[in-house]
Amino acid sequence: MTELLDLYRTMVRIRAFEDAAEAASQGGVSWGGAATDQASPVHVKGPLHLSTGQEAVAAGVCQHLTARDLLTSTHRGHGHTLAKGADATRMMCELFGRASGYNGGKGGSMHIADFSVGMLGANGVVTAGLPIAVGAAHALKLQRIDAIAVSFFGDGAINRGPFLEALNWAQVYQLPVLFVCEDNRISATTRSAPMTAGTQAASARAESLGIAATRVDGNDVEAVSEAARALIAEVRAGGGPRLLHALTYRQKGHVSVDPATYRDPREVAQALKDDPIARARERLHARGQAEPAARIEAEARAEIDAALTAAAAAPLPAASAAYTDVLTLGEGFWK
Ligand SMILES: Cc1ncc(C[n+]2csc(CCOP(=O)(O)OP(=O)(O)O)c2C)c(N)n1
Repeated sequence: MTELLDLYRTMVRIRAFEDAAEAASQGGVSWGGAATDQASPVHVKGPLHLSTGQEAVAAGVCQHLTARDLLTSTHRGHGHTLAKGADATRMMCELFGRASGYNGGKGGSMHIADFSVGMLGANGVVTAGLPIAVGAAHALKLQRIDAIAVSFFGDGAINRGPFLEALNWAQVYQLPVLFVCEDNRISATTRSAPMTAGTQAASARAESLGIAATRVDGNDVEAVSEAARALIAEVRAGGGPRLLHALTYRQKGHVSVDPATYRDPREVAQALKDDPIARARERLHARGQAEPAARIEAEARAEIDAALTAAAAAPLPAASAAYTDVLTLGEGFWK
C-alpha cells in the first residue's frame, strides 16, 4: 500500500508540474491550474514537450532507482527528471528562463540535468540518450561501481540507428543498463505503427540481440513498477541489459502549442478514460486510502504553486551570462 501511495505521489507531482508548465507556456491560466479571465503572462517562451498521461512509466521505473543510478531522458523529460529526484523549483526556473534554473535559464526544457541525483539529462536529439546511457553503464562496469544506468526513449527512437548500436554494445559487453521504451504510439505528429517494421518492434528487436524484454501496460503504475523491479534486479545482479516496453498514451499534442487535430477525438476520449493517475486513485480509494491520496494531491499542488511563485519572482540571467558556458574557439578563430 505504501508503495502505491509513493507511486501516486510521483505521478501526481509530475501531472501538477506538467499542467502548470503548460499553462505558463500558454498564458491565461493562473496558479493551481484554474482558468482565469485575466490573461497571465506567457512565462515560458517556446513550446514544451509535455509528458501528461505518461506518468506511470517514469514513476514505476524510477521507484527502483537510487541517486547513484544514472538516467538519460528524451525531449519529453520533465516526468523522468522529477521522478529521479530533481528539484521542481529549479526545473520551473529553467523553463521560465531564470538565472536560478538548472542551466542558469539558458538551456530550457530539453537540457535539464542534475548530476547530483544521477539525472544525466533530457535530450532534444531523438535516440541520443541510449548511447549515452550505454557509455555511462560501461564506465560503471569498468570502475566496478555498484549502480546501473537507465534510458527512457520513445517508440519513434527505435527506428534510428543508435538504438541498434546502443543495444548491441550493451549486450556484447553485458552492461548494467535498462532500456525503457515509453511507447505512446506516436512520433511527434506521425503514427509510429505504419512506419515501423515488425510487430512489438521494441521488444522483438531487443530479443533478436538476446536481450530479454518485458511488455507492460504503461498506464498501470503497479504493473510498471513490478516489471521494472524484476528487470532492474536482474540488471543489478550482473545479468546484462534488459528492455522494458511500456504501452502508454500521450494525452497532449506533440508540444504545448499543438492542438493535435490529427488525432481522432474518439481515440483521445477513450485514452483519457485510461488515465494512469485516475486508475491509481481508484485503486487507492477502493483500498481505503482516499484520505492520504487527497493529502498527496494537495501537497503536490502546493509544491508546484510554490515553484511557480519562485520562478516568476526569480531574476533573469545577467546580460553578461550570454558569454559564459559557451565554447571558446580561441582568439582570431573567425578571421
Ligand atoms: C535525430 C532527430 N530527428 C528528428 C527529430 C525531430 N523530432 C522531435 S520529436 C520526434 C518524434 C519522436 O518520437 P518519439 O521518440 O516516439 O517521442 P514522442 O514525441 O512521441 O514522445 C522527432 C522526429 C529530432 N529531435 N531528432
